[in-house]
Amino acid sequence: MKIVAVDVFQHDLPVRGPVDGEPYRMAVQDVWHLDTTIVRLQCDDGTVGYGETCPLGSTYQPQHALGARAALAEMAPHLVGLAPTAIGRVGAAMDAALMGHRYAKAAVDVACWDATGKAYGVRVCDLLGGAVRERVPSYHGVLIASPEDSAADADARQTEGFSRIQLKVGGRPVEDDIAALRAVAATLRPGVRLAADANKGWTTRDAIQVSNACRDIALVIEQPCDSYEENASLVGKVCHPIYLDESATDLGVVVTAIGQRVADGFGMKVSRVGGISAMRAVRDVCAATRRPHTVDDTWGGDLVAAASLHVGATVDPANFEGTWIAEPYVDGHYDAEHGVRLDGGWMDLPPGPGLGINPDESLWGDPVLSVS
Ligand code: 0XW
Ligand code: MG
Repeated sequence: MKIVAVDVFQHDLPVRGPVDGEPYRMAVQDVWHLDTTIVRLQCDDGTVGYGETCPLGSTYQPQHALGARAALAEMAPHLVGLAPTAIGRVGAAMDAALMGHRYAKAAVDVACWDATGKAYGVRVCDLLGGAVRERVPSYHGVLIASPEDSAADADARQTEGFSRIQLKVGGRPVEDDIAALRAVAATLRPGVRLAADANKGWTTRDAIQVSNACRDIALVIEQPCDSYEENASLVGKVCHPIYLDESATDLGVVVTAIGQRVADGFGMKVSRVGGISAMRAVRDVCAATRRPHTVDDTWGGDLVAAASLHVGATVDPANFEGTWIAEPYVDGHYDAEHGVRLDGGWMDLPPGPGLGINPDESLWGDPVLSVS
């Protein structure tokens, strides 16, 4: 089985905000519209593998949609003729062709896992050691809003079935963050966990002030500050566990953050670390060191969601903080029947081999790049 063609599609994902006319609001940016990139690997035996990467705009992380497609154009000629089942060899070929750009490489890596599962007739989660459960928990991000609105949203989502609430904070006076955290904490039902995700938006002063003001609230602080060094300087100064998200740029940083006792857990994004192969390694390091983590991604359609879900399904529940998907903010599915859907805060694994997603390619128009 060999790759005979690499096709790249561009697809627009207008953001369906939580409130009509409102963006997806975080500390450092409002998200109104996103541009996703889909990779299709066509193989000589007729197998087709799909992957997707969707940066959260151009300022959330050092990634952007045009960069993803430029990186794929650079790498694609080096992929033709390779066996998609030899996923490590495909990764090595990408690294030999282009340094960095893990978020673009991730789409190819995921497509290889999809093709491999289809070739062997098994789901990606089964290739990753097997699913520990068929329904996978998500978590809900309460966006930047008033304490009252934040509490109402958190309460409603717990009624729906979510067992973890991530409150977006930062980008406003810390007094407002503290008030919103207190209002949301007052709604928490037994067993429901809370994270305060600043998305890099706090200074170390803000983080210390909020943590001390909320020392009576059981929560984790996610990506409080921008740089790894700022976040590392908080150890011993805040009274809550620190989870890294945006700073956890690759497996090496994850290992360092654990070794330096900076990270008590992680918000992990499959594309940021380079795809399912790298996310599997992060999963195993976190299991060995008992660092709870999510398995998410920045944004995207059914292919991004399925990649996160298949890895998330294999994480020990004691170490799992959920898989977030953009579905509530995306109009429509690539696969109308088996697209990944939230159901009361949980998601069902697609039944088919590979990712289990059979996309309607007509949604994406003609490829913007085809190499064979
Ligand atoms: C909640 N997410 C997984 C979705 C957005 O991409 C931001 C991200 C996060 O936790 O930072
Ligand atoms: Mg986060």
